[in-house]
Amino acid sequence: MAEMLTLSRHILQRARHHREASGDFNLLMSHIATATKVVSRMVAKAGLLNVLGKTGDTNVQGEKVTKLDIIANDMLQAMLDDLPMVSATASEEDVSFVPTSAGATSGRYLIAFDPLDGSSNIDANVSIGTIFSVRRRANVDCNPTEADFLGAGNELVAAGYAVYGSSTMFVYTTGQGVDGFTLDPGVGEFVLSHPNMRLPDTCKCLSVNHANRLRWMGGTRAYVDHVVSRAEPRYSATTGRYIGSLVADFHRNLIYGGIFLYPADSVTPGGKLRLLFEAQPLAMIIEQAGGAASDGVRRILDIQPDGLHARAPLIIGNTVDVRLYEQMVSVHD
Ligand code: P6P
Repeated sequence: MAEMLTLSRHILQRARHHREASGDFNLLMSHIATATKVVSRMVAKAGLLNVLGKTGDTNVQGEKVTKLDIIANDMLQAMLDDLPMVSATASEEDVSFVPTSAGATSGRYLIAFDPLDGSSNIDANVSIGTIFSVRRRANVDCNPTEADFLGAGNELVAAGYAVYGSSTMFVYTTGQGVDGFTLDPGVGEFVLSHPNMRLPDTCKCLSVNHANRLRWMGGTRAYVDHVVSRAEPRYSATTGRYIGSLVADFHRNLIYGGIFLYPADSVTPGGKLRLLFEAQPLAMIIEQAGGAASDGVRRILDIQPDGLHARAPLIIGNTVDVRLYEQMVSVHD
């Protein structure tokens, strides 16, 4: 029988390479993974549990809140609240960060998450996901502050996501490459299924909301037209794929190769996607898999957030294509 390398064992094996590892990180990650398993179960049964649809509220992003947004948010916060190594959590759904009960002053880790990305697609049974990142506090034995969360993405110690699709997968990095795990519902464990994930060099998928074309700046139009015109052999087999659920679009491109763009445009000049909760963690993952992530000018991981809910344009995928996009922006924008 093929070895069943579970997520917990994988983290323990990786920890052996870090003398200072105390087991805290493994406990933290296994709690995040457990929360995603519960969310996966809720999402899979949503239509039967009367948890489809919206709550009628609007979140700090100005977006309509779905019932599952709240369930996922509460689940993640509850799973992390009892961990003494976690000082505070921050969610895309909440105005401010939340100190944990067990580790507010003593905990050295901070967790930021988008509890249910793409949730506007839930009622249509489209793949959605949970995105998270882990950073260390510079100081402990003091209360956490919002400023503790506002580091550049190059300071992250881990990043990952769960994608609730035809199967539920958990993909994460601690800076030593990217590994993917598939949930075995019969066992209730995430099992290693995609070791050492690498972004294929082919630009198989062009992932952008073409309905926004009239909002685009010159550089975005020039890049997309260059790809669509098959101006280079590299784009001869490129196809358009846009799910409208960032985690699903990102994961597909990580498997097949490609580029995702949510660029600066005349309606969202600062971008739509959240820097802390979406762009930073996915940028860490894509770089660890051999790709690149930019706001069109700067490396995403070098951008210092000016607030918890800072937004950024996101161009992420094959390095060749991210660089070409940046070149076109420098000429046309
Ligand atoms: P649009 C979902 O609401 C989300 O935040 C991301 O998951 C997704 O990539 C993006 O918005 C889609 O935005 O404007 O194309 O519908």
